[in-house]
Amino acid sequence: MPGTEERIYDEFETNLIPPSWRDRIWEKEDFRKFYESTVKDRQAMENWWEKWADELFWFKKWDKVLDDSNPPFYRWFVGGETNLAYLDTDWQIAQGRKNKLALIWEGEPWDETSGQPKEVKKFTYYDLYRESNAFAYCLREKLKVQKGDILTFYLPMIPELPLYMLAVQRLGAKHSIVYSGFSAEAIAQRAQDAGSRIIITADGVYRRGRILSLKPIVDEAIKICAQNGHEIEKVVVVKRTGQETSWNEAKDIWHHDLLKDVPKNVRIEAQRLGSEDFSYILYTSGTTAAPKGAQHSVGGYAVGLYATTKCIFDLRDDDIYWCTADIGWVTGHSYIVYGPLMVGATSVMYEGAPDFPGPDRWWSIIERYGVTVFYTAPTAIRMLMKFPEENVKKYDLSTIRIAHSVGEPINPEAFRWYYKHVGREDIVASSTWWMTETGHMLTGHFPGLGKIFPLKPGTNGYPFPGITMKVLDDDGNPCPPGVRGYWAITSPYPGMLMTLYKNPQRYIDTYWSRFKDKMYFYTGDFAVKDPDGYIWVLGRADDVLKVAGHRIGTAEVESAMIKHPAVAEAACIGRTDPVKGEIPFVFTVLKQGYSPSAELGKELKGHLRSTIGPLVASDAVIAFVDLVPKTRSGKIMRRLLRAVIHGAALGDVTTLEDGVAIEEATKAYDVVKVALEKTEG
Ligand code: 6R9
Repeated sequence: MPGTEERIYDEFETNLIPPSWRDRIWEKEDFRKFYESTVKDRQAMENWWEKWADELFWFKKWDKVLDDSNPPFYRWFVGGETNLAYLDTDWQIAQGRKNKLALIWEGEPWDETSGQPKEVKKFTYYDLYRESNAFAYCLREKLKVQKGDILTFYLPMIPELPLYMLAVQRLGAKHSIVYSGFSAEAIAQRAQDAGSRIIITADGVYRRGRILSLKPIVDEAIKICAQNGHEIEKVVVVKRTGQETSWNEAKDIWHHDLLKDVPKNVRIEAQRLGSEDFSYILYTSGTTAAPKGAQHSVGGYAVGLYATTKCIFDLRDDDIYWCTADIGWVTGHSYIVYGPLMVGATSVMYEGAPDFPGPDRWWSIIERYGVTVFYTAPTAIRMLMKFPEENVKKYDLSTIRIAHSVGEPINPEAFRWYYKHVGREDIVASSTWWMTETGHMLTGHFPGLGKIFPLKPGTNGYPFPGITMKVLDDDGNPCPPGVRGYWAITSPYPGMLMTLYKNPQRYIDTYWSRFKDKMYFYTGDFAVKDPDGYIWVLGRADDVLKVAGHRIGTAEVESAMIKHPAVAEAACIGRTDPVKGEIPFVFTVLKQGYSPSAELGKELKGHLRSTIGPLVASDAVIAFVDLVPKTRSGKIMRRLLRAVIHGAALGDVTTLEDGVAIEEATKAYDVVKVALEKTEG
C-alpha cells in the first residue's frame, strides 16, 4: 500500500566509503548543485542530454533536442540521423579502435584435461565490422530484408546473436529478440504481433553440460503462426551443437550456407536512420496475458545508453567489461551489445551457466580476462554465495573496480557478500534501477559520488543526472522520506520507449494514466526515499513477478494454466524465494472429474513448460485448491493468497479487501491453507 511507513533502511545505517573513491572529483554541495542544474527545468535537462549527444556521431545533426508537443509521445533529437551499427563499429574504427578487442566470447563446454574452456573466440572492432557487413549483405541480397522489416531472433548466447543485431541495424531493419528460455507459443505470439517473416535461431544450446534443442521449438512456433494465418517464410539456423535437427527444405537454411559466396570485403553502407525511427522492439510482461512490445528509438536510445555506460560503468579504453545477462533481455541488448560497443569497450560474453562445470566458473572468467567492470543480477549472487568462499578466494579478482547489479532489489546480505568477496571492499557497487521500457539505467552510484554519497547495502542510489523520479502517493503527490509510494518518472529522458508497438492506446493506459491530471510515467514499482535522498526500490506494486530477475506477469501464467483441460481456475502470485527472489506459486482449481495427484501436478508443470517456457515452469509451485478466494465482484483476492503462503496471521484478513465478509475470507483461507499443507507435505 502506498503511504505505509517502511523505513527499511534503518538497519543498514553503516555507510561504506570505498577508499578508491576518496580522491574523486565531487564535493557534496557541488554535486547537488550539478544534479539540480540538470533537472531544474526542461531547458536545463535538454542541455545536459544535448552535451552527450554532441559526443556521438551523427550523419546529420538534430534540429530539435526534444519535441514534447504530443505527450506522452516524446521525440528526441528530432531531425538527427544516426545508426546503432555505425556507432558500434564504423565509428569505433574511425576513432582508431580498428584492432582493439571488442568482444571476447567464451563457450560453455569445458576441457577437464587442460582446465580451460574448450572454445574462446575474440573479435576486434574490425572483425565485428567485417562479419556484420557480410551478415547484412546476405540478409539483404538473399533473404530480401529491407529497411523497416522486423526479424525475430531466438538465439542463445553465441557471437552470431550480436552480429545479426548489428547486421539488422546496418540495414535499418529491426529485431525482436525472444529469450531462448521461452516457449513455442511465446515465439509465435511475438513473431505474429511483430509481423516477422524471418526467424533466426540455432540447432541447440549448451546449458549446464547438456544440449538443449531450440530448432524444434521454432518449428512448433511456425505451426502455431500458420494456424493463426501468419506465415514464417524463412528460418535461418546457426549450427551450434551439431545435434540431429528436423529440417524443412522449403523454409530452413543453415546460417553457414547463407553466408557462402559472399563477395570479399563486402560493405553495406549503414542506413541513415531518423533519430526518431525505431531500432528494435522487445516484448515484455505486464499485468495482462498479452506481452507488450516496447519500441525503442534510434537517436534518443543511443544518447541515453552512451551517457549511462560512460558514467555508471566509467568505461575506459583499458577496461575489460563483463555483463552476465542474457542478450534476450533488455540488459543484454543495452549493456552487452549496443552500449559497451558505442563507447569502444572490450566486452566479455559467456554462453553458459554460472555453475558449470563448478560454482567457480564466473570467478575463473574474471581472472582469465582480468575483468575490471562487472554487471550481474542479485539472484546469481545469492546462488553463488551459497557455495564455500574458497570458490571465490582461489581466484584473483583484484582487477575489479566497479561491480553493479540489476534486475531486482539486492538484499543487504547479498550486497555485503558481493562487496566483500568480489570487490575486496574497495569498489563502486550499486543496484542500478531501470526497466525494459526505460532502455537504460536511471539510478545508480558511480565513481566520484562515493565520497559524498556513501554506499548503503541494498539501495538504488541516486537518479542519474537529467532524470527526475519521484516516490508518489495515490494522487501523484510526493511521499515524505521514509514513506513507501509509487515510483514514477516525472520528466521525459532520451532512452524511454517511444510507444508499445502498434498499440499507442495501451502505452498511454499502462504507463501514463496512473496519476490523475499528471503526465507521469508509472513504473509499476514501489519505492521509498530515505532522508539522505537515496532511493530504495522495494519491488513490484502490480501483478508482475521477477523470477531470478526475469520478468513475468501472473496473468500470463494463469492464462497458460487454464488452457489445460483439467484446470478450471488458476491464481498465480509471487512467493518469496531466498535465491530466485520470487517464484510463481499457482493456486489451481481443477474441473469436475479431475482430482489432485502428483502425476497431474507433473503434467501441469510440463504444460507450463510448453506454453510459457522452462524459465517459469522449472520454478513454479502448483497447489491444488477447491476454490480461490474472491471478492463479491469476482476478483481474486491475491493479497489473501499472499498472506497464506507467507504464513501471515489470519488477523490480517480483515484488512485485506474491502467489502468482503470476514467469514468468507476466513473460509477461503482455511481451504487454501489445508490444501497448501498437503501440497507442501
Ligand atoms: C533491467 C530490467 C524491470 C523491473 C523493475 C523492477 C525490477 C530492475 C532493479 C529492480 C530493484 C533494481 N528491477 N532493476 N528492482 N532494484 N536495481 O530488469 O528490466 O526485465 O524490464 O524489469 O525489474 O521491478 O520494474 P525488466
